[in-house]
Amino acid sequence: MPDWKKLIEGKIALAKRGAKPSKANENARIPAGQKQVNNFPILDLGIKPEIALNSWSLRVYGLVEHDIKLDWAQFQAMPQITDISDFHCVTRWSQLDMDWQGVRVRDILALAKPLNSAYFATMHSYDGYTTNLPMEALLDDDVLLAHSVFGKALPREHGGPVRMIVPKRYAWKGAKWIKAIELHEHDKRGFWEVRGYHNEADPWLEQRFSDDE
Ligand SMILES: Nc1nc2c(c(=O)[nH]1)N[C@H]1C(S)=C(S)[C@@H](COP(=O)(O)O)O[C@H]1N2
Ligand SMILES: [Mo]
Repeated sequence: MPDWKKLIEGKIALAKRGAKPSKANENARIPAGQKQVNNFPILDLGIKPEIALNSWSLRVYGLVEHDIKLDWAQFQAMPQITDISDFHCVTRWSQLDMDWQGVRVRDILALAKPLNSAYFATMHSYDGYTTNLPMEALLDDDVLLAHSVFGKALPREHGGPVRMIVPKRYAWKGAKWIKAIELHEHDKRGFWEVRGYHNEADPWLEQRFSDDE
């Protein structure tokens, strides 16, 4: 005869453990195939461009009504937000609760007034890196041009003065050392997207490689 009391108590204990907002919930924030880290690794192409704030600018061009170029003071004068998000790198590490400060990409794009035919964007960086996103993804609430992380100026190795953060995509979609956003009608793959990385890059769908497109 089974020891019912023990069995039921055991089940209840298990159920309670599952319901607690503890480790189980935390794990659900790590997409499949990822491992949680806390040391914020650095990934680049071997170049970490140094851009003085007085020579920094951000241009928005292509299919826009106004070709704009913001300098540092103009960028700082834009509405500032804090955006806490999780960072997932396709090389299988994720860091949770990254605390970024900066300007919504949507607000910058609004200054340039994208044409109706602007369906896609290429982000251009000072190190020659590029990455692409559909306009729809760029206009999301949580897509940020970050100049600070955890309340401090973004260090050069992490893309300072300014980088893009796209929380719903793998981290390679977030251009470090960004210098321009170019809008087009048709999609154009970026640096990694022509070298075997997936065009969409949704970490929850494990869109890592272009073979899976
Ligand atoms: N300009 C530029 N942006 C870039 C990269 C790069 O090499 N150059 N690497 C990408 C990749 S692959 C990742 S995972 C993240 C890493 O950001 P981190 O170095 O701040 O962790 O930046 C992305 N943005
Ligand atoms: Mo990456």
